[in-house]
Amino acid sequence: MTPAAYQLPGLPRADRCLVMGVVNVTPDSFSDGGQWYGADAAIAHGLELAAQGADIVDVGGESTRPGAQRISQEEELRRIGPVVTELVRAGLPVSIDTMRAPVAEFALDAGVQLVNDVSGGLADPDMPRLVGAAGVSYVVMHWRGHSHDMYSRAVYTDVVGEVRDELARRVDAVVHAGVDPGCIVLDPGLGFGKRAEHNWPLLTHLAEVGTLAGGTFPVLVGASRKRFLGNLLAGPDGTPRPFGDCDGATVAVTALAAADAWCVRVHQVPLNADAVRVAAAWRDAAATGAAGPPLPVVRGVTGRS
Ligand code: PMM
Repeated sequence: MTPAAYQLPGLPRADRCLVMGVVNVTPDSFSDGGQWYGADAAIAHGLELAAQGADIVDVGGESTRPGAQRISQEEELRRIGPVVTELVRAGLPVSIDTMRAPVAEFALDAGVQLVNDVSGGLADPDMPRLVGAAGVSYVVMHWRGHSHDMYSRAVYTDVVGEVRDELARRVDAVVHAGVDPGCIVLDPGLGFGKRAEHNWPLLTHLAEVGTLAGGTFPVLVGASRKRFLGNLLAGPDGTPRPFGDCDGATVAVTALAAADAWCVRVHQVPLNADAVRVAAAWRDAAATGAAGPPLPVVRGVTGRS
C-alpha cells in the first residue's frame, strides 16, 4: 500500500506523504527548546506552521532530549493546555505528544485527533486503553526507556529486525487494550536509544518497519534536526553542525523517506512541504512508466552508446 493510501480517523488523506509540524512548548527540547515556551508564542507558531503547509500540528510539553529528566504531570498540563485548546479551536488537526494518559485525556477532551506516544504505551499502562476507547489515531513509537539514560540501551545486533519485533509486541499489546489496528501508526523512534549507525538502516528500511506479521501500518518518521544529522555534517574539526542548521539535511531525508513514510515530523515546515510534493511528483512520473521524450538528433554527430 502506498503511504498516501492510508486514511486514519480524523486525519487528512493526501496523495503524498503528510507533514507534521512540531510545536515544542518546552524550555529545553534539543532542536528548538525555549523558542515557543510561552503559550502565546506556541499558539502563534502552531498557526504559522499550519499556514506554511503542515497537515498536522504536534504539541508537546515534555522534552525527550537525551539525558532529559522528567517534568511533573501538572507542569506538562500547564504547558500544553492552552496551546492544544486554541489550536483545536482554530480547526487544525492536532496531535498531542505525550507519554502520560492524563495529559492525553485532557487533549482528547479538547478535541485532538492523534496521540503521539513516544513510549508506545510502555511509560503509562493506562494510555492504550484510553486511546482505544477514544477511537483516535495512535502513534506507537519504538522505545526502550526514558531519556535520562537512553544510550545505555542502544545495543542491537540487527536493528531493523529488533525494532520490528519490539514494535510487533507493542502492537499486540495496544490492540489487546482496545486500539483499532486501523488507527495505529508505527514510528522507528530515530535517536531514541539509537545512534547514527542504528538510525540510517531504519531509514532505509521504512517499508519493512511498517510491515509486521499483523499487517501493514503507516509509518511516521522523526529525523528533523536530530543529532545524527548534526554529526553527519560536522565541520573539519569534528564539531557537529548546530541543530538549527540541519534543516537542509532534514529536507533531504524527507525527500528520500517520503516514498515509504506516511508522514514526516519536522520543525521547519515550508521546505519539507515542498520536498514531499517533489517526492510525490517523482513517484507519479515513475509510475506512469513513460520512457520520456525521444533523444534529440544532433546533425553531424555520431552518438556513442
Ligand atoms: N522525536 C521527538 C519528539 N517526539 N515523536 C515521534 N513520533 N517521533 C519522533 O521521532 C519524535 C517524537 C524529539 O524531537 P524534538 O524534541 O526535537 O521535537
